[in-house]
Amino acid sequence: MKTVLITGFEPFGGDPINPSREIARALDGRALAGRRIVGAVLPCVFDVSLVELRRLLRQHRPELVVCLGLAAGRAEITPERIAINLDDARMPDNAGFQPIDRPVVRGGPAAHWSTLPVKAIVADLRQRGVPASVSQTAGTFVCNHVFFGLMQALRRRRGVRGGFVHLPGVPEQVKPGQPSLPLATMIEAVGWLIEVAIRTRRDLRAAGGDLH
Ligand code: PCA
Repeated sequence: MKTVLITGFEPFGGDPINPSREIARALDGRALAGRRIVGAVLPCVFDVSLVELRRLLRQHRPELVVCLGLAAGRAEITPERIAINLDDARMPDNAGFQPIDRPVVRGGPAAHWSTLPVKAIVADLRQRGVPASVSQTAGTFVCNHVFFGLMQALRRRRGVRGGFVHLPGVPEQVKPGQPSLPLATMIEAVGWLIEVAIRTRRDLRAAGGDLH
């Protein structure tokens, strides 16, 4: 059975919860679209997170990789379109490290595109009543770091696709009035987006304005 690797992050920045971790744990071991799901949790630490991700790629040889992270303040599930070759941390990571204006990969390209069908994913989730939009920036913290490192690693793995999806907080963790989505909704939605990614080889050509 082919494998899909899903990663989440441990909590960071003093927040006790990271929904991306809970989703990776919840989906670990499930079967979806005829694939075995491996769910793993990455440390929210710049360098170590990518060492762990590369180890997971070698161990599981997935055909598809979806990395997940929390973007507090966002109201929708947001597949990221592009990873940039820049670490510029707004706060220290969980090991107290705060890189400023440093490339993720020295000598690497400025950016990598996601190879997930980001527009097809957004259209499918919206059709199911889940708020979603394409995001044009994964930021410059650990999530973008992992996203860029993933896409750099996948250049040498022919046919393996991957990308990054940012998630809102869960109601239990956000301040009153801040947007959130229930964990159960997001677990289901990530299952759906894996199915869309497996069956969609060429992304939808919807007008961008309709999807973000
Ligand atoms: N979100 C952070 C890092 C870990 C996470 O879940 C980010 O957006 O960079």
